[in-house]
Amino acid sequence: MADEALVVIDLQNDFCPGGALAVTGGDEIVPLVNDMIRRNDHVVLTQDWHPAGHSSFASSHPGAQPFTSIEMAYGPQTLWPDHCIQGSLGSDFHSGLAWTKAELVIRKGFRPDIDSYSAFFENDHKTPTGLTGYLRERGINTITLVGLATDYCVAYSALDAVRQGFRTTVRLDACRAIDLNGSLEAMIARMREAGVTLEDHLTD
Ligand code: VGL
Ligand code: ZN
Repeated sequence: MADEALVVIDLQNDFCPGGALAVTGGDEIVPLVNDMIRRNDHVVLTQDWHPAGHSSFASSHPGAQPFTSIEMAYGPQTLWPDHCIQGSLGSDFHSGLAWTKAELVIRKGFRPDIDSYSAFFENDHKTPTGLTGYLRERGINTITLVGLATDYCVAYSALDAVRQGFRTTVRLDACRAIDLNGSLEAMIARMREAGVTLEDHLTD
């Protein structure tokens, strides 16, 4: 449908097995995502896109370990292994992803001092990526989100999407999670409360 878009979140090598921040089973969703790309009129991709030395990397904070949290100017921030460095192989889309149909690639996380999980706003919840304006101008009011990771970039994108007034569905069977300290369960609950439609075509 012309007023709908599929938004594919961060289906990049570093989030797939063998990558720097591998999500278990991250590559398993590629065939299903490709089917969905084929069936949608409008496709947008996001690409996590960090400069070397990004503030979300544990390696940028002496003595800090990956998967711990620190306080940034905009609030708590989880520290990650170095990943998705601009132009690296790890930042490329998974080689099996049928990405050529995408009408837009939103890059995020390129500001050295702010991380960006959401496709709409950076982690300060103020700095826009431009995606809301793009979708509105294109007359798109309904989006379906798929990709990596369910409990970080997909969930933050979905929460911002409903806040921006988009009818929003997350296809859980076309996502995989990092699941750090119960983050998957917590973010599923937050998405449900916010009015995100959660679908799992394996079990529905
Ligand atoms: C992501 C952690 C750091 C994601 C990106 O795509 O979910 N998670 N950067
Ligand atoms: Zn990142």
